[in-house]
Amino acid sequence: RTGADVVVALPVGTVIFDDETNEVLADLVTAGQQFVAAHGGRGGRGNSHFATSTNRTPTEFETGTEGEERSLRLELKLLADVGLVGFPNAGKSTLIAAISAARPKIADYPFTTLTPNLGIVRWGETESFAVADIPGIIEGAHEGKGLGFQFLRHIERTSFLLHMIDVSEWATEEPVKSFEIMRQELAAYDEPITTRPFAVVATKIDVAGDRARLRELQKYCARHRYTCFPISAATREGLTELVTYVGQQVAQLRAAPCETHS
Ligand SMILES: Nc1nc2c(ncn2[C@@H]2O[C@H](COP(=O)(O)OP(=O)(O)O)[C@@H](O)[C@H]2O)c(=O)[nH]1
Ligand SMILES: [Mg+2]
Repeated sequence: RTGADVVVALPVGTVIFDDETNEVLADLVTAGQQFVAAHGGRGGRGNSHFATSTNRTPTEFETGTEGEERSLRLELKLLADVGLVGFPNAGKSTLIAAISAARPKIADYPFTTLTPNLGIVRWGETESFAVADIPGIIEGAHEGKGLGFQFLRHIERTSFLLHMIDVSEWATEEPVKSFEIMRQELAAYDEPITTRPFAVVATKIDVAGDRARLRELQKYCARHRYTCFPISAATREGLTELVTYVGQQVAQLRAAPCETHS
């Protein structure tokens, strides 16, 4: 007999790999998308199938065949337009909370959240984009130090990056240095990611003291022609400008997705 199908529900963004060959079998990017992982066997036929007018009690029967069996690996990769990339404490979660309805934990131990936070940012009249707070860029993340590596894969499917850099007077790292380390980490993880469009966000300008660090970062960005937004999620200074700019970038990228998605 034919058995019932086994249907497994998975979140949108799940990539299905053949665990032995590493081949990508399916990429579930839209709601309702289905993938047949393994076909069932053919059903068997019992002895009643073999009954004839002369033999009403046949002993003959046919067994069904075994179903397919295979080993799959599932990886959840976030689908967000914008990825916030930065060292722990840079202000990523605070920014998400300030520009969306998401309520991530703030100032939490950097690795306690195992899933990145996702927020929908509304801008303009009716437009919106999805932003993901990608925790855990730390030096050596690409080598799998800490949990950094686990999170880096979530960046893969964002089309625009924001490099979050703390320019407050108590930041533990010089802004330019922290930017350069971040870029190196990304390049080491996946070189093509570094060609993705990005902007720099100088965070916590409400506590930037004499703003020497902010100016230094701005000079560096001007020299490299990087767009830089000074913001304070605490006072909301610069947030409208940032959101409008990012919204426009995302809209452009959506209009020409082939050129920008790796
Ligand atoms: N004064 C000030 N503090 C901020 C601002 N943004 C974040 N913080 C603080 O910086 C710390 C780290 O912020 P969080 O958003 O958790 O950083 P994350 O690790 O990058 O997610 C928290 O104590 C926040 O309250 C800001 O704009 N101004
Ligand atoms: Mg955080």
